[in-house]
Amino acid sequence: MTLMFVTSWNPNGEYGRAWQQRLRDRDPGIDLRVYPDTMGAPEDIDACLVWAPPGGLMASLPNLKVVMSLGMGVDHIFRDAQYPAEVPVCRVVDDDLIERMSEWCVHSVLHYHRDGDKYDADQANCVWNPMPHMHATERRVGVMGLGAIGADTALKLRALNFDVAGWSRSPKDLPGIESFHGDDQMGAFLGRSDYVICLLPLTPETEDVLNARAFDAMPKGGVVFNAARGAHVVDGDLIAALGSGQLSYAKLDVFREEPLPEDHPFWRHPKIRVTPHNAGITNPDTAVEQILDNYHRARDGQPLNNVVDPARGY
Ligand code: NDP
Ligand code: OXD
Repeated sequence: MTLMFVTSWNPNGEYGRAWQQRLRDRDPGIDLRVYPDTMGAPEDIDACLVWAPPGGLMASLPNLKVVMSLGMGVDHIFRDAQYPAEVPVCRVVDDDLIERMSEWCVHSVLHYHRDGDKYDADQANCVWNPMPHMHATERRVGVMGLGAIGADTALKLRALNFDVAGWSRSPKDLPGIESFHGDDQMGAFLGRSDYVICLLPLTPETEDVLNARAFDAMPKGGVVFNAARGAHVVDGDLIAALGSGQLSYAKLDVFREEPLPEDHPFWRHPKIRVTPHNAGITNPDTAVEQILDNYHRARDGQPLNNVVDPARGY
């Protein structure tokens, strides 16, 4: 049984080497190949651990039994039009990563909510200018996607006294969180959300979901936080909504093109804050066991964990 490590970034950089080391530490007998250098023959490969594999590569491996995402998202796998439909896809579901993600969301909301940018600028100019601020109970947060990350984020913001609702495909029952679901309830959800946090998976249904119509449905002066995928946001619509004052601020961790091109207007926009897709990074120390467990399950013909539904795309 052979596992191949495939990433769109340098697999032999620090993070890639950490993964290879953890896999070997925990399973000293593993036959671990690294694409493309030590791949060997395509028929050797039984399992792949991947981030954004090249199109057609998975289809060229005749004995492939499972593909495991290095992250919680799987859009980077399904975007391959030649992906072999019969090969199951598993994703990471790891508390460490969930907690890192909700930390980014809570930090981003609190920084905006407590006028972090204003006080940073005031300090830079030695200005003492205290301003009144709203209590968390006066701010309505809307979390798009109440899955593993969205639910954790919603509950943490609720614990900080924000008025929190969530939007998902199916109704949810989370303590203190108002649940909206489906396309029919999206307008009502957005209409009551001063701060919208996107934690949706990227699928054909959720692509471009943060568009002019969605921004117009939010209360004037609303704020958007996106830690999911760049293609949820229609970039031009976001810039227009910030320009008109319909939105007052956006914080983005993910982008249609990554790294964000140097000439992209988001970099220098006064109302946009950018982080480099590092809201959450899968920790090899905490996630390696579930990867090896699925690899061994595939070898033994056992049911796999955290299998994604290809029809839903998440
Ligand atoms: P889950 O699969 O656990 O949850 C997805 C949620 O989105 C579910 O509540 C689901 O509804 C809802 N949803 C899906 N499609 C729709 C739709 N069409 N309309 C309304 N709701 C919908 O996802 P995770 O919480 O694990 O992760 C979310 C995303 O976060 C990942 O897919 C990834 O893209 C991104 N991510 C980003 C990282 C970063 O560093 N920036 C790190 C990790 C993840 P239902 O529950 O009813 O099915
Ligand atoms: C993920 C990510 O999907 O890091 O886990 O974006």
